[in-house]
Amino acid sequence: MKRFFSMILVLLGLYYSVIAQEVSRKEVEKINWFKEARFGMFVHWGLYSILGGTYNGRTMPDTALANGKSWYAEWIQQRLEIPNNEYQALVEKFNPSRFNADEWIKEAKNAGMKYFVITAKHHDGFALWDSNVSNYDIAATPLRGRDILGELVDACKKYGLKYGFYYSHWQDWEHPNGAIPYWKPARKSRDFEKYWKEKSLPQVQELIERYDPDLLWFDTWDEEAKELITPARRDELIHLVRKLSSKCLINGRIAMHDPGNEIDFLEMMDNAYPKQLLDKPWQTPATMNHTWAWHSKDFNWKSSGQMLRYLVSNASKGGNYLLNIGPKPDGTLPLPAIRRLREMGAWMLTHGEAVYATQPLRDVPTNKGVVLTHKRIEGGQIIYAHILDELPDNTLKLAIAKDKIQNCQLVETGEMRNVKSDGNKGVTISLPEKDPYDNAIRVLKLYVKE
Ligand code: FHN
Repeated sequence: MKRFFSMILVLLGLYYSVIAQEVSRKEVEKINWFKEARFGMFVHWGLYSILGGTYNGRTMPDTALANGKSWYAEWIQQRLEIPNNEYQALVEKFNPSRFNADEWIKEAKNAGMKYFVITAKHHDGFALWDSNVSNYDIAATPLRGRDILGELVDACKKYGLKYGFYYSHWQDWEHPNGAIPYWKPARKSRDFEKYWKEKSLPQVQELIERYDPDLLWFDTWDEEAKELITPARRDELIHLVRKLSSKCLINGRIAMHDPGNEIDFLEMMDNAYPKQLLDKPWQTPATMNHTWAWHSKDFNWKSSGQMLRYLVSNASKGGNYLLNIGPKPDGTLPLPAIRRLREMGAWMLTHGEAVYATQPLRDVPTNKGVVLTHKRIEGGQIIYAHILDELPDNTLKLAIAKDKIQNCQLVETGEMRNVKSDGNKGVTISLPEKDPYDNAIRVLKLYVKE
């Protein structure tokens, strides 16, 4: 009898360990696309886009106002102190007659982006879909009857992009109990609970049930959300998402101050680039200029060369680059943004293999201004050396034994380059003369034996 029971226990143990392995295998697979994607499009679009950073003659940043010092045009309601009724009346004016989901997603696809994330609801509380939970939504605008999010989801499916939604689960300036900026009297936790149960959780549920997203992008920062986004609320929201979807990824900004262990990937602060490798998958949300939403007077555009350097540096540390666009109120993408997307896309077209599905390469010293990625192949690996800055003597140094290197070529053209031993444990590779008008990142590809 005793033997019989111990047998049962052993079998049960085995059964549960197989189940546990299966669960963790599925967890790993679920995040795989994200780890390989490296490059995504972020979009901030809503009522604030109509104002483009200016209201009643005031333009952001407006330092004459106590809290006016910000370029973030999606914050215009708070930063320029627009009364609720005036701001909310913008619903009458949201009429992006030139919006074409296919065109947006085609730009993302051609830029080499593998996923797309849009503000389904930002802090102002306005829902970009016809929500059963709130009337402050697209159905209150002249666009009623159109399903913008549905059109974007269809386009993503057509072009093979994963898709997700930004949802402001903490800040909500429309609901009387949602969180508001730190300079206003803080909400008590019990008041916030009303918003949480009435709007935040039900809208997240609606988004998942209606659109089946691949990821949800929640937003908190610093310690500011600590009082209201407690571990209990964080976990309640995570459990809701897990219950409704087996594929939806969750970002760490669900509780930046304490993301816990159940999130899928870490989200850096805005335009923040970690120096070291991180334990979890991660990404940087980044702007092309200072603002996220459309700001007609923000002329601080970064160059595509600069942004590609951020993208490639993130890839060399195992991270993604989620690059934002702020579409105009008529639904078109700003031309400076399109130019940059196309320039980046041209580079990605010829160098994508050195970025997608690559891994960081640890412990191989090389020049300053060079970052490395690599891929395992049978019998060895391919190493990619991305040359971000000019090299002294136009020559790359790499601490890899010469006899391990089978060959070396430039990724874009396939031109073979000589590999010379540097006399120590490494090699030097000289590059062709650089065209002074071309500042594209050059990438060397090395086949390296085990
Ligand atoms: O306040 C928001 C901001 O408007 C924007 O959405 C960014 C995107 O990362 N998140 C918050 C600030 O970090």
